[in-house]
This record gives sequence, C-alpha cells and structure tokens, in this order.
Amino acid sequence: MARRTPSTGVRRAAAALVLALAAPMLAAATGSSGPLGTAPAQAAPLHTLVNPTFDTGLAGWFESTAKGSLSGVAGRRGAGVRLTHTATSRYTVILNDTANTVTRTVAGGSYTATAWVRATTSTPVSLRLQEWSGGVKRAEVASTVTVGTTWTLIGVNHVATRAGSGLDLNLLAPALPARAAVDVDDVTFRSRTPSWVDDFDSETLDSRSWTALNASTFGDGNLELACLTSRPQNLTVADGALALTARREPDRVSCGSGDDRFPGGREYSSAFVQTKGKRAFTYGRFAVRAQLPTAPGVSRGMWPAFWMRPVDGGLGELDIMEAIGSGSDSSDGADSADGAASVESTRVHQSLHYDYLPTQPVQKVTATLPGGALPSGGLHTYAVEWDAGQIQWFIDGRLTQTRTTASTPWLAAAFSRPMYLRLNLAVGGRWPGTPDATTRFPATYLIDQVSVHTPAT
Ligand SMILES: [Ca+2]
Ligand SMILES: [Ca+2]
Repeated sequence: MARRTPSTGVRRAAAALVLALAAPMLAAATGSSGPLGTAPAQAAPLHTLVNPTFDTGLAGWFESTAKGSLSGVAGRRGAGVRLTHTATSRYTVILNDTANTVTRTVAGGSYTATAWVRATTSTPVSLRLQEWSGGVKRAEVASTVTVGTTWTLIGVNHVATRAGSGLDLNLLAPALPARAAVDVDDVTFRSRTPSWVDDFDSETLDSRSWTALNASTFGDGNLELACLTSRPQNLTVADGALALTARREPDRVSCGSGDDRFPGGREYSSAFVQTKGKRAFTYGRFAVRAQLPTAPGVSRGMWPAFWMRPVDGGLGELDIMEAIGSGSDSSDGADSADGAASVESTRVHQSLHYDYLPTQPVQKVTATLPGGALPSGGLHTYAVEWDAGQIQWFIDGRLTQTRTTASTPWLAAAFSRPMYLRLNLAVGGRWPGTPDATTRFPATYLIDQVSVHTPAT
C-alpha cells in the first residue's frame, strides 16, 4: 500500500498449441512416500522430474509426434535441450514422456512448474499443467509468453480440484515455424499442501484469524480518505464471500479510534481486515480469489489490496495484489501519464518494498489478466510464492514476476521473518486520487477465498 510508480505490463499471447514437452515421472518415488497405488500414511504430494537440468543428456524426454527432433544444446546452465521443428510447415510437434509429473494430487494442493526457454525466432511458448482423473481432463492452466533469443522464465501454477489426480506438465510452442527451434533448461516443480484456507462460508468474520479495524487513518503517508469500520455497511461475510464495501457517507462518520485527527468525521467509509496477532507465516504460497471494485470509468479513488507486513513491524512489504480505479476522463489517478482512460481498470500491480523512506526503490510488475479479462469482471486469483531468497507472483496461475537475491540484494534482509496478511479497500489518497462525481458508491471488494500453502515435506 505504499506509493509506487507505474511500470510496463507483462506481455502475454494466446496459446494455440503446437509443440509440447512434458516432464517425466519416476515409476517409484523416492523419500518417504509409498509405492505407486498405495496410499501413503501422510498424503504428501508426489512429484518427480527426471533430468530437469538436462545436464545428463536427454534422458526422460522425447518428441512424440514425429514432427520434431531432440538434441543437446548449450543451455542456460550446462546443457539444455533443443526441440527443432522438422516438419515443412507449422504443425504440432510434441516432446513428451510416459508418466505424470504428479501421480496423486492432494485436494487443494498447489503445484507450480517453471522452465527457462528461448527460441531461434520470436515465438509464443506455453508452460501447461493438466489435471487428469479417471481418464478425464479435470482442469488445465497454461502460461504463455512470447520469447526470443534471450532466456526467459515461464511459470504456471495449478491448484488441484480433487485428491488422487495425475498432473501432466507440458512445454508448448504454439506457432513455431518450420525448422525453428526452442531451447529449454532448468525445469522446476514445486508442490505445496494447503495449510490454511478461508472460504468465508460462515456468517461472520472468523475472529480466530482476522481482526477488522475500526480506525480513522490517512493510511500513514497515503492520504487516504476513508473511515475504516466493521459495520455491516462496510464489512459482511455472506454467500461464501467477504465483502469490503466503500461508501460515500451522507453524513460524516467517526471511526472508533484515531477520530481526534478528524473531529468532523470522514466523508467516506470502508473496511480493512488483517491477521496481525492471529496468523503469521514465514514462506509459502499466499493467494486471494477476488473481484475488484475497479470497473472502467466509475471507480476513481478505489484502491483494493492484498498484502503482507512483518510481525515485527520492520523492513519489508509484500504486495500480492493492488489495483486502482479509473474515472470517466483521461486521468487514472496519479498514473494519468499512461494515457488512455480506464487503462488502470485492466491491470493490477504486484510489488516488493524495502522500507518507506525509500532507501531502496520499489520493485514491481504491472500486469493484465489473460484474455483481456477485467479484474472487476469476475473472480480472479492473485498469488505469491515466497521462498527463502526468491519471491514469485502469479495471476490466474501465470507467473508475472520473479525476484531473487540476485535481482533484489535486500530480499533476504526484508523477507525472511514472519509476516501477516492484510485485505483492505482504501478510498482516495495520493495514488488513486480522490473520488469524483463519476465514482459509483457503494463499491465492493469481494473476496471469495484466501489460501495459504506451505511447502510439502
Ligand atoms: Ca542445464
Ligand atoms: Ca468463498
């Protein structure tokens, strides 16, 4: 929720699958899991990649359509694999395997794959996960990025719809021309089990996990305008969702604490919940499935967010999702330099902050949704996978940004301590601007689910 500057969006391309590469599965798992077909004592997710670095040649990988060939190639680190399209026209070629990446999913388990890719010509490349159960494809998610001759990281995440499914991982080049090639290296796969999921299926906010603020605040330096309350006008749990609602008040309201700064009350009200003092986490996957109050042209001044702050109050702010509304004119809050009206309503911001001075500049990505969907048009999933030394952001299962200790020297200093979760809908302030006559009230940030996954052990 700290102020930040705009950056360029993530390019994405639609996928028409032409070339596929799948990661193999060992017939027998290593570690504590039981043999295939036997339920392990602990339902730990079972995943295996054979030769994911390609440093031992092509073992475990093959091309399955006879439209391409595999060969060793200089990789990003050590050897890689090159899949060359040998057909005379654009046609499907598939690099495949004989087994699943995951043979037995955990219900609600989170599975993330990444791969480094480059191509001899600029072309879209997809990383895809398919969930299969009982011979039926239950779900599929693909992340597509246009790559060229520079190594590019593609990532995809899928949350299993049920227990016991198999997952297939494929790398696809949807439009690879004849005789062109895609190089692949350093495939990774991560499994996580759900450790806390709030579906908001009760009729009240779960006070074991969440505290709703009743406070009058500027949002520190943000110059926010709303009184934060837990009144039902501003906060409800109903129909399986948490609704944080911003209102323009016919009569100014007071907030419960901090009112001495605003003796006349506030013109707007909204809501803010957090797990501070109740739930904190160090590392894991953190996701919200939500519909944002940033509809084009009618949402100037809205600022929904899902973010994390350290328990000790020190360095570090991890913004999993922020978005700001747009007005009917050409100004989109403080980001009006972006040009066209309502551009903000197409995108979300995912950021990493060191402190609020700022000693280090914010690092962020501004991303749009697959297929041109609007964040205000329905429920979408915004997630972060926070590990020691690496943080990756996702939207609807597509990797949008990766930060590591290499890109972010202060990452370990700021992001290796317990953090808690915050959901809020700010109104006004430096970044989104003040609501105007076109801003539609009440405006609701609808949160269908918050989930936390921890690494499978
Ligand atoms: Ca390698
Ligand atoms: Ca729900």
